[in-house]
Amino acid sequence: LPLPASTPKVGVAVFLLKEGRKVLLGRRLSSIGYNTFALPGGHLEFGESFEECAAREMKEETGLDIENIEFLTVTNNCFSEGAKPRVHLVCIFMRAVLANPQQVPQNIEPEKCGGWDWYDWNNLPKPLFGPLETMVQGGFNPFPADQI
Ligand code: 8DG
Ligand code: MG
Ligand code: MG
Repeated sequence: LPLPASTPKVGVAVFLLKEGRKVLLGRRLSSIGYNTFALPGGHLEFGESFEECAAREMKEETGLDIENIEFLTVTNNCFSEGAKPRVHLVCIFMRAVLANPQQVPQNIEPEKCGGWDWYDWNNLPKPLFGPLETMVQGGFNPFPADQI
């Protein structure tokens, strides 16, 4: 049976890390977080592992193949957009690297994203998507300890 709209959902977002401390971000065109820069990602499907969801959403949104997919952290996010009902997302944050470092991101869902690009971790674009902004403000760093 379909769940009521008031049920919390699970999102999976991916820090795709590139040499030179770069991450892949795109400008959201969805109503939640419209115009803010966010990671590739989407909703966990029934029966999926976090790693499978990360790889699937990355492929669907950017065309990129990823590897070394690892869990980083989880956040609990409630969104209210004007008069619209609130959305409650438990977001699983993963990290990964490109399977082929030569591969270039494509904007496969142009109705949902203004385009993907690499950004320096030390010079992130503004505004960041709320949950990501909160993590950055809190000092979160997605890079492996030997690359910080
Ligand atoms: P789908 O239909 O493809 O499954 O979903 P989507 O349209 O791609 O969903 P999304 O909004 O991109 O991602 C799902 C939720 O994950 C989003 O509504 C809130 C949560 N989320 C965060 N931070 C981030 C982030 O940085 N990027 C993305 N993509 N989602 C995030 O809390
Ligand atoms: Mg998405
Ligand atoms: Mg998606």
